[in-house]
Amino acid sequence: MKGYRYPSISLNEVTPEPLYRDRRRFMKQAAGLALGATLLPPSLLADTAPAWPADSSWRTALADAPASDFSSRETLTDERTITSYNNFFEFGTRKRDPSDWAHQLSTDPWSVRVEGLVEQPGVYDLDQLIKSAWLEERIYRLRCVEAWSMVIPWVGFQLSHLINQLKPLSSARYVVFETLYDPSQFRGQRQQTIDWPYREGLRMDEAMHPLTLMAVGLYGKTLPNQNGAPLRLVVPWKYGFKSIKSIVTLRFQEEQPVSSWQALAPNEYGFYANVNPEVNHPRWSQATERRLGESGRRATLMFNGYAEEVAHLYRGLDLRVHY
Ligand SMILES: Nc1nc2c(c(=O)[nH]1)N[C@H]1C(S)=C(S)[C@@H](COP(=O)(O)O)O[C@H]1N2
Ligand SMILES: [Mo]
Repeated sequence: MKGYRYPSISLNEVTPEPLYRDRRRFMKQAAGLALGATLLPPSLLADTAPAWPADSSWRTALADAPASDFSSRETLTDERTITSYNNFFEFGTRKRDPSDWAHQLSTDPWSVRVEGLVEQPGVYDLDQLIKSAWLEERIYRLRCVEAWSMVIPWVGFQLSHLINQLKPLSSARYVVFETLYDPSQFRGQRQQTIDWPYREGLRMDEAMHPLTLMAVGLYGKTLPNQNGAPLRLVVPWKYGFKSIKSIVTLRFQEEQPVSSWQALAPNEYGFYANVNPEVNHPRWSQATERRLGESGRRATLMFNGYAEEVAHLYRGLDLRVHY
């Protein structure tokens, strides 16, 4: 895959011994394949390949994805705003940078590395990861930590469907996500604004919650690059920065990970990042927000209005400490 590179991580750090040995065998085979593609039959690679076939039908099915009961009935933010007012530091730090530079990212082919405490590790093509039957249209509020918000008609699937298929081990307590690292396509990565790659994580029960979505589309069309194509997380009750874009790695692990924003400013951004009007950002209030396309401000809702669905996940946790 041209210009494509995975973030380097030490596999034995996060992988139990038997899986680690499997992985080494897989990597040897992959290396062998690269050296002499004609000598090795593809079946030798089937070893760690998924036990299900590739199916590209999701690519066309997303246009007719059925509406979800979880959808908000609020007025949608217009498509132009959703696709031209973005945070995607890989393209630059200004709101217009992602739409201005998104054409420099190539998302086909795309693969996702699944690793760590999981029964089905491997490098998966998107067509092996996504099932068209899973697709739904989900209209969610998005609340950025910068105190603006939008209402976005995503097309995607519940992350729980994918996780069930990958079968994490019972010792897995967190899922870590990483964005592609490739400064040749992501001009913003030529600057050290963030310790690339962008990294995020969820507790396993958060990842398995039915509201947690993997988006592949927007407004009934393929996800635009500036919105995190081809695959991005959407966690509607958390600040927008948890919803990591252009994902290439899914890692199951026991320890709570440190996300990119947490690493950058631990006094400003926590691991949980639940939308909470009562816990202010050290530099501004979180009590209200500016809904793009509206004048004036609205009250910010606890868990971004999804308290009924998710408050139970945090019972007993002091949300002023675990912000
Ligand atoms: N990889 C990556 N993911 C990211 C970001 C980023 O800079 N890089 N920005 C986050 C922030 S701060 C927000 S508010 C949302 C914005 O998503 P949108 O541009 O699709 O509205 O993406 C999040 N995901
Ligand atoms: Mo954000």
